[in-house]
Amino acid sequence: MNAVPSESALRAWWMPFTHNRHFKAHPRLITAGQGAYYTLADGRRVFDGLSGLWCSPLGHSPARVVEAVQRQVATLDFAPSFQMGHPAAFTLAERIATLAGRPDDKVFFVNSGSEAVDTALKIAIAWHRVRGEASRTRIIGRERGYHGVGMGGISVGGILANRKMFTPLMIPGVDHLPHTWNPAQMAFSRGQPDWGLHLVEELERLVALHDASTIAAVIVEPMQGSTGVIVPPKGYLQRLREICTKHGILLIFDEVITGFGRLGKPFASDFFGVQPDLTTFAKAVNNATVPLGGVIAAAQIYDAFMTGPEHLIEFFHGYTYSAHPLAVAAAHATLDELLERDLIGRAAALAPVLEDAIHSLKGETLVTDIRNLGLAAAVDVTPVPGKPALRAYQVFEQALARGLMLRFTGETLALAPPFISTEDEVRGAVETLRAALRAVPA
Ligand code: PXG
Ligand code: PLP
Repeated sequence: MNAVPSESALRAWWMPFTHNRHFKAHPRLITAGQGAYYTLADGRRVFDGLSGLWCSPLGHSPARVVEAVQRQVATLDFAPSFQMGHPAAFTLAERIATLAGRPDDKVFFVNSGSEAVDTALKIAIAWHRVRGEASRTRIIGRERGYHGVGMGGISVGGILANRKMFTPLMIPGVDHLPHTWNPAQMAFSRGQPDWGLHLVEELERLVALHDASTIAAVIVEPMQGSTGVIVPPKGYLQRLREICTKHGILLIFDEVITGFGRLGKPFASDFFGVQPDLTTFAKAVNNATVPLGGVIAAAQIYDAFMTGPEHLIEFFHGYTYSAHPLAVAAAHATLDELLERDLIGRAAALAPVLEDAIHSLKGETLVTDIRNLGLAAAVDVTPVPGKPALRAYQVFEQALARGLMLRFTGETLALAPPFISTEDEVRGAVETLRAALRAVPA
């Protein structure tokens, strides 16, 4: 099963977010994962510098999660969640709301970050409607935001390439806040930049333009992950919360990357001390062992739906695999590991190690900016003239050849090591990145 696929098999899979033609000519195949390391088809072990795709903080195939899923599949492989339920889903919802510090909040389960985002947008619009404010239909996203690939997510997202092909499918009435990355003002900032708080006032301008009575929600990633660890300016999220509250606009934090410990706190909302009305999560909730995502909704949002005849459905939404038993079992075991071994605390302890290491790359010829927050960091490199996005790919290949897997996107390289990494592994990953940067022709 682990043999290199034939050329026709390579051609058969239309791979997601991949340069398919180039890949199939030069396939990079992963055949096993254990702890913080992947094994490639040629037998080499590489350090997993991005925790999978930001999603496996415990490393790969942790025994407790493996056993939980094995037990579950032999006991109850699937159970419908429409008009039926299995016990572990309820206890998982309670654990997640408690971990978020909002024990009265409700959790809606889905299977991915994209579904979590579309679900949160539907809850927001429907909530205003059930409370008699049906005119609140607009959603405000942010430039450079990534909210997955659903129709709602690409509409509120701010990545040109993910949007332009699909214009006629996008939801109407969306506007965007400006992004907060300004290299002239904040290049090489450690953690949160001092500059940029004023950008949040653009929300007041959008309210003045559209009127608050037309705006349902604002959705942002507390820290923009996918577009290269773009860290909010000091005070930005606090002020965003104030403006939303003042105008009766729901605030949605998309915590698909930041949720479950990436910033060294359970959620980014804890890290920043700002509570949203709705939180989306996925990825690390169950170490990505089985697809799982969800939305945490404030109790009063849920309560507003609980009217009308009790034998009728209150919210017409859900997925076949919502609260899939295997995904739920993996999440319980992941939370056991995260909490009992204080791995979120370990992520917090590793964060300054990563910060010091990554900023030591300042001065390397190709490096134009470095950003970090929690156990996540990104390095921007000078583009190859006339060939956008090539340089980061070259660095990625050099790093892979030296035993480090990281993420490249645009002119950015990102690192987000597993929480189980040692300090030496974190420093070593950065030194490998340094060697890779030096190996690429300037
Ligand atoms: N919201 C946020 C904030 C995300 O980061 C999604 C929604 C969508 O989740 P799903 O599970 O539908 O992919 C994401 C996903 C990368 C990378 O390398 C980031 C994501 C996914 C794949 C790669 O930056 N983020
Ligand atoms: N398409 C068809 C024909 C279906 O029957 C269903 C679900 O029953 C779906 C799509 C949605 O699938 P899911 O619930 O897995 O999102």
